Order: sequence, then C-alpha cells, then structure tokens
Amino acid sequence: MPVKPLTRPAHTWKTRDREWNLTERALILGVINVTPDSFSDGGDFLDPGKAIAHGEKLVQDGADLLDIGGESTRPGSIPVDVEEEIRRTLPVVKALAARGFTVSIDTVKAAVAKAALKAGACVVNDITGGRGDSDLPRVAAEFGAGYIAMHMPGDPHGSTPPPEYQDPVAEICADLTERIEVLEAAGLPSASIAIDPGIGYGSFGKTLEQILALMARLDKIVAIGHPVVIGCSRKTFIGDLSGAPVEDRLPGSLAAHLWAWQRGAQILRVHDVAATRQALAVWSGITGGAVTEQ
Ligand code: HH2
Repeated sequence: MPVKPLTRPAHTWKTRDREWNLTERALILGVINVTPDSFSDGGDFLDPGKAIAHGEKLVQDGADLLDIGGESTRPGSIPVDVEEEIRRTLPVVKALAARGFTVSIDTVKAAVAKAALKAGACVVNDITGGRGDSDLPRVAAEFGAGYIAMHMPGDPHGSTPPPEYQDPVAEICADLTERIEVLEAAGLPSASIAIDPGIGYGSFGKTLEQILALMARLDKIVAIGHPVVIGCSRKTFIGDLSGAPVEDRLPGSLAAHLWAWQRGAQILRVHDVAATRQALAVWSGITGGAVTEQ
C-alpha cells in the first residue's frame, strides 16, 4: 500500500487552564485504575497510597495526563455506586492534582466528575460520549474541563450485544460527529472536545474485524477535526492477534499505538508510559512525526 506523507493536522486541545499543542508530539494519558477488577491491573492500585505513587511514576516516565478510574468497564465487572466511586478516586485525584499534574477522571457519572473537578481534575473521560449521564457534559462545561467522548454503543458493563454495522468506520464516524453536536449543545466549547472510537470488545461493542477496520482507517476519524484519543493498551484484540496473555501485551500495544500516532491520533491512553514514550521518540525521530494516509 503506497503511503503519502502529510502534515500532522494542526490541533490544540483545551483542558481547563491549559491549551495543549498536539502538532509536535503525542500526548500520553497514563492509566491508573483504582479498582479491584480492571482487566489488566485490577487490585494493583486500589490502595490510594499505591495509586498516588504510581501516578508520580507515570509522570516521571513521560505521561502528560493521568486518567484515574474507579469503575471497570470489563464485561461482567460489577457496577459501582457514586459513593464508592468517589471514595476510591477522590483521594488520588486530590493528591495528584495538588502536585500540579493534569488529571483526567474516567467516569460515566456526573456526580463523580463533579467531585473530581472540584478537587482539581481538568478532563472528563466519558466512555459513553455523553450518552450515559446527560448531566456529565454540563458539569464538565461548568468547570471548563477537557472532554474525551468515546464511542460506545452499549452499556458500560457489556450486557448489550454489539450492533450489526454495514460500514463500521462510516457509522462510528457519524455517531462521533453526532456526539460532538450533543456535547456542544450542552455548553462544551468545540476546542475542549477530543474523540475516541473506543477500541475494544464487550461494552465497547466491536469485533476484531471492526477494530482492525477502524485502526486501518483512523484517518477518517482524524478528518472529523477533533483531537483523537486511542486506547489499545493490553486489550484483548492484541491477545487475539498475537496469542499473548494480558501480562505480555506490551509489544503489541506499542505496535498499535505507533500505528495510531502515524495515522494522526494525538492522544494515547496507555498503562506502560515509559515504553510508549521511548517507542514514540524513536519513531518520531525517524519519521519526523509525519502522518500517512492511504
Ligand atoms: N479503555 C478502557 C477504559 N477507559 N477510555 C477511553 N477514552 N478509551 C479507551 O480505550 C478506554 C477508556 C478500558 O481499559 P482499562 O481502564 O485498562 O480497563 P478497565 O475498564 O477494566 O478498568
């Protein structure tokens, strides 16, 4: 397949008091799951002290933002109520924001987002893209927060069957475009909205073939004109392609994230920050950060 070098799409992203320049280097969103049941690191950072120390390490390793979540989206995971989710995430958000780090709260609940934003979080990462809790975009707008709108057709715990797409890439692009309109109508400035096609099975509602189609045509998602977030880290499709168990999926995760960066995604949500930063430094050194299109 011949590739044509392109200029990386000029973008900035506003998250509260910061405006990120996305044209020079990828932003890394380091994952901290303060949960007992996340698919790859469940239980590792349930203790707030461990989660805070992990956040400090991720920033040292090169994370630009820290994505803190208190509820797993793994199929079959147990739904968590607002009080418990706040109890898990708030001390971690507070401590890491107080250190001057840019904190994102990974939640589908407005009340959890509000508590985190009051404690200094700057971004709301909403895997329902505003479809779950209709107050969530409004709360984010009130604080001037950045917003990550992910595409997810079902519910966060994976109990609805995936939709039957005729043309998954076109339909997911259309859905993300509609999500942006809904978020803007709720008061979010266009400059604060990033989009994410939602790479995953289960609650993210995609098959392996659909994930591969989305990854191959990421340029279509980039063409929507908002910063694109990609989260492939340790995901099951990497195991399906390579046979690697969840604890051995770093090489596959790096391959997927480098590809995404090359195709114009600017924000990478990863567990393994140091390795991703190193891979990006070498890749960008060689390619000059060029984007390629089909
Ligand atoms: N993936 C997960 C959770 N949140 N948010 C965005 N924007 N994009 C993603 O791809 C994404 C996300 C799932 O990964 P993880 O947090 O490691 O697992 P769990 O949901 O089991 O806690």
